[in-house]
Amino acid sequence: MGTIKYQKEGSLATITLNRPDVLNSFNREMAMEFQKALDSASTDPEVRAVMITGEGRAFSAGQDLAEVTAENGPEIDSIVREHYNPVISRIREIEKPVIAAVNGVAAGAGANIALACDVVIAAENASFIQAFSKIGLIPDSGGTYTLPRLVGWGKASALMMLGDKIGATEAESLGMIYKVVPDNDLMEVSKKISVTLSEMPTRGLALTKQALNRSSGNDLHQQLDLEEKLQNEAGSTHDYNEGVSAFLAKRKPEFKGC
Ligand code: T3D
Repeated sequence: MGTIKYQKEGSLATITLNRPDVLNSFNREMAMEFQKALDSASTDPEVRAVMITGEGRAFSAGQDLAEVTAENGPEIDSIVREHYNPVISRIREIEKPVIAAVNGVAAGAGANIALACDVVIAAENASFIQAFSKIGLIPDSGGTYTLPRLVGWGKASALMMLGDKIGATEAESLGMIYKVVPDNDLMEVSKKISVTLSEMPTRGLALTKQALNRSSGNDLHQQLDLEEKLQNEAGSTHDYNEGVSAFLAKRKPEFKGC
């Protein structure tokens, strides 16, 4: 795969957005290869966590604007429908934790792809820009869903309308991301967290993700019912038995992910 690098190490799959000359902005080829890489990670039983990062100095500058203005370039409705919506659906629905290691600027769809991940870690020099308003678009890639839930309506609407650049430290203090780390430590820290997640009870994490995905559409009682159902499933896994047995025996658990 040219525009995407896919690397498997133990139970961790790393997907690297790889068009560094244009700050890993998405053309159709990269969007399609990204979807394929997410599908590979999803269906491979050996993979139990997925880390997404960018090659070079950016995470992703969003849509490749040269592509949309090119003769025979894709139409806007097909870009959203065929490029970004399937990416965000995959990230939210894949039954494994997805970690974003944000190595530099994340703008437009690039920002919202990062924010759709389960755990977002950013280098100190990274930044997040809802760049859409500056070119007359609305935030896509789930931004209007995700951002207000992360930082609240008031902050989200201002960030989306003004298109301000938010540094990683501010993003962390707003609750937009999990953690900011020194630039040189980004890959080491992100990998360590990803490997930790890949060795945890994968089915339980998938059910946690399902509960979180549904939480903002449910009222309290619907969510309590959902928790009961999902907890029953979690409680019937090998990893639940293993976790409890290991705790009582004062030994390290050996989770299998099922
Ligand atoms: O129809 C649709 O578009 C629907 C889909 C929408 C989804 C979206 O993502 S819309 C938002 C698209 N993205 C943007 O508007 C961001 C555009 N880029 C920037 O504002 C800046 O590049 C950054 C703030 C991200 C970084 O600035 P800086 O100064 O660090 O870098 P630069 O010099 O602007 O960019 C470096 C190179 O990357 C440059 O090419 P060159 O001059 O070296 O040949 C630049 O043209 C290229 N580049 C950066 N972003 C894009 C891009 N090329 C194509 N598309 C880009 N998005």
